[in-house]
Amino acid sequence: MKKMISGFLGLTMIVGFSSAAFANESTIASGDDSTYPKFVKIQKPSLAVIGDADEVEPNNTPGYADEVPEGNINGVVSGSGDIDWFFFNATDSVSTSAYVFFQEDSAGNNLSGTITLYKENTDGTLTRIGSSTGEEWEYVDFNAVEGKNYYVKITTSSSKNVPYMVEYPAF
Ligand SMILES: [Ca+2]
Repeated sequence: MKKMISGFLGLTMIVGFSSAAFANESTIASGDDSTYPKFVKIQKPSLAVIGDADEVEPNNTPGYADEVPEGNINGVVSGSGDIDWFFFNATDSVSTSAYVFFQEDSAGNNLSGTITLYKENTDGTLTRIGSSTGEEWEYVDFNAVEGKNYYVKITTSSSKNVPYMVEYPAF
């Protein structure tokens, strides 16, 4: 596990992030986030790598969410002003979990973040399933329904850039 994490950090530092990605931040409602209105999914360049991949900004709204490939996807949530959205399609109806690993900073201090999981309704709205805040591994359990899309929102209250890895759930 230690070796995998250090490799992940190296990738993240190469990719970095762009401050231009924050342009859509005001479209995210603050306060009650139990349900997001219906949105139009934006077609972005597909992730070239099957397996480990890196987030593609902008991903600050559900419509710009990056797909979680089989394996995992790396990202950096850039302080409390950034939001990173991901989605995946459930390939089976099972009880499973959505996992994220929040990395430590370069000085070895743990960094904290929040994972929030949503399900996509048939009318295109998102309903919050649950969330978890903390350091290192955080997860949300859910009952996946085959064929349905699920959305993962990554945020942090830290003023630092928090690197993380979102795992493709076990189905
Ligand atoms: Ca973002």
